[in-house]
Amino acid sequence: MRAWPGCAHRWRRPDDPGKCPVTYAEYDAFKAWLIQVGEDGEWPLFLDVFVEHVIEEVANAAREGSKGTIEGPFYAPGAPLSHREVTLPMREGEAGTPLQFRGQVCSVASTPLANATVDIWHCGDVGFYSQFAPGLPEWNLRGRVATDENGNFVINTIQPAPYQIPTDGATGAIIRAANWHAWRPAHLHLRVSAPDHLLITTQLYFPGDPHNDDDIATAVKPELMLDPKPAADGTGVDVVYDFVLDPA
Ligand code: MBD
Ligand code: FE
Repeated sequence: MRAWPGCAHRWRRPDDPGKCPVTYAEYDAFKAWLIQVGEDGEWPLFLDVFVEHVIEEVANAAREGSKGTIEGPFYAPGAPLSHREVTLPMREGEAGTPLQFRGQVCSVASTPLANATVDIWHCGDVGFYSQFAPGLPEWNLRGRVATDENGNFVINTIQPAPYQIPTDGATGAIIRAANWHAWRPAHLHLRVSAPDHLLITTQLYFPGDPHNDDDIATAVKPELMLDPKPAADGTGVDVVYDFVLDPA
């Protein structure tokens, strides 16, 4: 989908070296900005927003199973593990529409994979990730579920909100300078793995999000769009999404 809204510029080597478009003032500004990215602790953020999608595309080009996409900077290993069904840890009265996510993990030969692990993390209704924003319980909206003997799993959580990447540091400064926006569409992050199979890192998106077509991180793919339905009990939404893993 569309990359880098508003970016139509290309650097061109001048025919006359005397008209070199780079000045020392520009070099100094670039150097100061690079140093600031480090001082702000934003190298993981900057690289995952602007570079990781290219790496992911190349690294996973030969896969036959489910599409993946970038991991981003907010994964935390070791979330609480449940069997077959998990309700993600959340705060008392956690804001957001309840979401029940069911699915099955299979091999490319369509064999259901028992004891596969679905590791999920996402932000809450105001767009903060636990362990990367102050004031949230350690494992808020993070969890792992192991599939049952038929490869099935159930995750109970809330729908995440659209996410604005931090605008107060060096990454925000370059986004403003370029006149881009800092939004990602609402998304669930997942890492799905099983013995003897390749781990897949992916994200899933919700139809109708205003940023599905101009994600600042260029990580939306049509295969990753969910199809949520109103829940039978009228309290939220249900969604089904299956994963197909390549052999290791
Ligand atoms: C995110 O939540 C994210 O998923 C990415 C890729 C970058 C920054 C924040
Ligand atoms: Fe994210």
